[in-house]
Amino acid sequence: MVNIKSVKSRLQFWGLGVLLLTLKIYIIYKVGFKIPTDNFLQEFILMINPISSVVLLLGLSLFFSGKTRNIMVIVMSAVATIILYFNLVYYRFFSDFITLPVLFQTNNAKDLSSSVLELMAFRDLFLFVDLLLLTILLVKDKIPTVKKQKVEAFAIVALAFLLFFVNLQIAHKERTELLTRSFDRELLVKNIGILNYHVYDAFIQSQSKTQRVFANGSDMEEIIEYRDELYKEPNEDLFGIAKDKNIIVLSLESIQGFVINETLDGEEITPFLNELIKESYYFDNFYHQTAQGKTSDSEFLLANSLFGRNSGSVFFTHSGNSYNALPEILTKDGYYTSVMHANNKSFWNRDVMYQSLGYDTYFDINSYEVNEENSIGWGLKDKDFFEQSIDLLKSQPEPYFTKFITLTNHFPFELGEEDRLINEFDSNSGTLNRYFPTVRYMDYAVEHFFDRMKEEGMYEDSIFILYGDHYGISQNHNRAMSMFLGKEEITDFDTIQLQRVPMIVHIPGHKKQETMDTVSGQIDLKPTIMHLLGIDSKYDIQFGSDLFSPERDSFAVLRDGSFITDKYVYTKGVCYRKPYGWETSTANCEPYIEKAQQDLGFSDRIIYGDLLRFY
Ligand code: GP9
Ligand code: MN
Repeated sequence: MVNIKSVKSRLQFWGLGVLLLTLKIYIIYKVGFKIPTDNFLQEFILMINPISSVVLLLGLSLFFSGKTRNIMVIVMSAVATIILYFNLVYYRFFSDFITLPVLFQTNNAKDLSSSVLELMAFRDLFLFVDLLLLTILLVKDKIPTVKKQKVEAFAIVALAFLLFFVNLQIAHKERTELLTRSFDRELLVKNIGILNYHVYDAFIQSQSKTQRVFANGSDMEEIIEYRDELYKEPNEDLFGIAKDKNIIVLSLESIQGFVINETLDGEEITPFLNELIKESYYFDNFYHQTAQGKTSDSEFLLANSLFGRNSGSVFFTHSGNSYNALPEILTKDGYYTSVMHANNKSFWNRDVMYQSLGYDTYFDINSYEVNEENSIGWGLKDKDFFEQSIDLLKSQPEPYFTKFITLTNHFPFELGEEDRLINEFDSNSGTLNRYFPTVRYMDYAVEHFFDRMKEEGMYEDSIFILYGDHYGISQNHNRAMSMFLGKEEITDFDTIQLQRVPMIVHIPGHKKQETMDTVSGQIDLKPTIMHLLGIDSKYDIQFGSDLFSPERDSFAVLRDGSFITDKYVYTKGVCYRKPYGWETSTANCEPYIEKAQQDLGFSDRIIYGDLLRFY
């Protein structure tokens, strides 16, 4: 017979630990991650979902005896707390949860340090209060020491699995296919809990590694067929218009479409870009399609017309793959290809990945003179960056394809007083407030670059492609953002619309100008550039299409499976009618749901299976 009384006293300390940690996780869900719920069931699931993992984790302490057993309760609780805290800090910036590949991007960690400090807060110390309490109890000798009982320990482990199973059953009532469609990490955390989510993530990651081993050439057949269907004939007037010209690509850090042609306190936020647009093709429904890989994802999309990964950065996880990337294609066409970016070469694993993509040279931080005066935030100020790049540009053989990556308009959007050309915004979000002056500064730096190109006589022989790499203002700043946009709130529909980034094609000497409203994304850059250069992209594996093609479908799919057409926006399982974002029947979005999944699914298969090695 099990003696209930003795079990109770044996498990007292352990039980207290379980209770405190479960409670803490729930509080972090609500206060730190601000996970929204729509109904009582969702709230209930959120409340109970930490229990199974907490029981299991702290249950490991029951395999020890005496003092060690009690110490292990605290150690395990501390481990969970640290995982939570990492997530919290990460979330404050990315509005997302950590995945395994992100953790191994340690190269980035040291460069991120300035941002990390900004993301930490004094109140975070509250996270450790329960650990302190448990430690005091232990030190004051208030806790009985007992010998381990294997039966008890295994029973608790079994209980944990049972609890998880129950949790999953309830969650399935709320969401079917929870574990099969893992596009949305918040949904997972909401339903199975943050610690279980990490176990799940680890499982998915190892699965993707095995996919390469089992892939073979025949996997490509279906994809080639699909590609043939997607292909769109180029626009006759523009095909080859850039032939033998130098191609200048400007990847503009964190700029979103909503700042274009917009003012703050009566001042234009991007006066230069606004003018440039009047002499260019401007795409005002162009979306970034990046995920956790941020800038690197946008670079990947540009180079390959393939999607980055749903989690982590493909620059890290699949830099060893075979690609048929834009720089490599252009090299074959007689171009010299390079990237200019004043950051450490290993950031985002660029030094390795750029070789796989076929860039001839990476002008990294070592090619620039960087000192205290000309730096702010993440490093060299954009104006100095462009100024110093002119000589590097001149040093290259022509024709060249060169991508510039700006840096100043990066979170936390720091700027010296001398570079502030417009006011900060006035809201509860310092991040959004500071964003406008740094965007304005970037605009000024780009203007300087154009001026210098003209002065040096390099402007006429070039064509310019400018686009935003990804969002700058995350959903954490919705309240401030709604103030700026003059809206009551930022809905899911608005959030998708905010993922638009500017995209400009400027061809000196070309008289035509147009604002094009075709729905499009970074996936379309590669075929567009190829066609401007007069290289047919028909046999290229790609999931985008030429932005100028008269046959083009207005369509963009985002990395989380949301998509946009000329009439509809689909996100989180809800179909919205543009332009007001009214909810409409899912049937309206239905025809595109499969296409969206296919684009992402095929692209993933290529990357995970390293399928281009067979092509
Ligand atoms: C770092 C720069 C910024 O080199 O590209 O990267 P991000 O954080 O925007 O991905
Ligand atoms: Mn970026």
